[in-house]
Amino acid sequence: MSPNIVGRVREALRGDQRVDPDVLIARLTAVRWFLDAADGQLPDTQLVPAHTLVERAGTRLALSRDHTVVALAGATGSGKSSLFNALARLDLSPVGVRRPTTGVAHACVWGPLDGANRLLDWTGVLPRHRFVRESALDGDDESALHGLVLLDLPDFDSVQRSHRLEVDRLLGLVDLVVWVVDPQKYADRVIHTSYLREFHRHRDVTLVVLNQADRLPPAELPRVLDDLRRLLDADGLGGVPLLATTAVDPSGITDLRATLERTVAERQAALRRLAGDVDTVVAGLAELVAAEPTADPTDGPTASGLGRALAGVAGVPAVAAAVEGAYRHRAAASTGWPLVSSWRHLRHDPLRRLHLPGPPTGGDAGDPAESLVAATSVPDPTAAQRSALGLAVRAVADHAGAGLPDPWAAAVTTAARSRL
Ligand SMILES: Nc1nc2c(ncn2[C@@H]2O[C@H](COP(=O)(O)OP(=O)(O)OP(=O)(O)O)[C@@H](O)[C@H]2O)c(=O)[nH]1
Ligand SMILES: [Mg+2]
Repeated sequence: MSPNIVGRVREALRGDQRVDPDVLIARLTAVRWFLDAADGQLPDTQLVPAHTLVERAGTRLALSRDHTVVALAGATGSGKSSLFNALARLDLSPVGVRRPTTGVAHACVWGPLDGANRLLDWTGVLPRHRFVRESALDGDDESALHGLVLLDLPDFDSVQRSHRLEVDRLLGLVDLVVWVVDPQKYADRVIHTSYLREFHRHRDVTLVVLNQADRLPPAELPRVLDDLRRLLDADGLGGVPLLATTAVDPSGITDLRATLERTVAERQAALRRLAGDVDTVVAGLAELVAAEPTADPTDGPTASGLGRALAGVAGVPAVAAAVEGAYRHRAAASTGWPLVSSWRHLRHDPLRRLHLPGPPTGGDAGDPAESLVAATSVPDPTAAQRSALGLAVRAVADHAGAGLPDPWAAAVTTAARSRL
């Protein structure tokens, strides 16, 4: 392997990009808390990717830290099955001239199958398509790949819809993807727009191989690799390892094999994949959460409008008028012309008419607030007062929710009006 490639692969697959499991779990927990808080407040459709992530990550982390699930993905005929067989050094997955050849995923496990079976159950690879690469005949040859679970996927550009669905499902689960392209179709739009671009947050777990390199004149190979690199940069995949392979020649997969050995030894791919998934989900949630704190809703004219409206429905204006009337009434009764004061007693005290207590008369008069609530006959709020309160509450809620992403602003208003 050339030192240049070693350096690039090393740089892309390790170094600064180590993922600390504790940090990853803390981030996943934060997403779970967000989902708990948002439950019932935000449209479910916008939360599906976050729910899927939490569920998938929990399962993947619980299943196995010792295995690295790597998928060979690509267009039909690019040579995925040929590479799969070449890496396994066995003819496990049929290679054909009729396209497409591979209809369902095949798996090869390096190391005991037992440990990987639960992982393969989860990925949905059928037991009859699972193979083991561990035999006494191999000696130590294959030990560097122990822990690798290699998947040969169907073609993603298939005329068969079921193939595409299978590919899309598995691409959501695997730890690392090796995109296999060939000299004829490496620039096809579908692989770049529908797939590679979608993986730009998974650069750390993406590898691209230009297979069938033997079909190119040696002088052409660097030019095609440069062109492919340019396309990958445009896909947002700058810096991902790009290797040339020849599946029909054992020496043509040396770099790929060495890269996979390193990946398996590091046991980082599963964590990096999930970290990339968290990045994607968090970016998708940004429009639901990224908002500056709003102005204090208890400030300003909207709040004083609410105060007036609340006072209206509570009957404060009626009580205030009665207090004013009672004050005059009682003042006149106690200071007026004694000869006519008895005539005044015949008129009703306005406060008493509302069954509001007068001044304490001494002795144990009980809790004045309680007696007030029990005895008051302050008139019920009118329809106009109720509607004014509704409007005032809405105005405060709108003010409080201004600047929040749409669903939250609506949720604040709904919560504010829920007890009216
Ligand atoms: N010369 C050459 N031929 C190759 C190479 N890799 C694959 N082929 C041939 O290309 C054809 C397709 O290979 P497959 O491995 O079946 O391709 P695939 O990507 O699995 O195709 P599907 O299963 O249909 O998606 C076969 O005839 C292979 O022999 C290579 O590196 N060099
Ligand atoms: Mg195939």
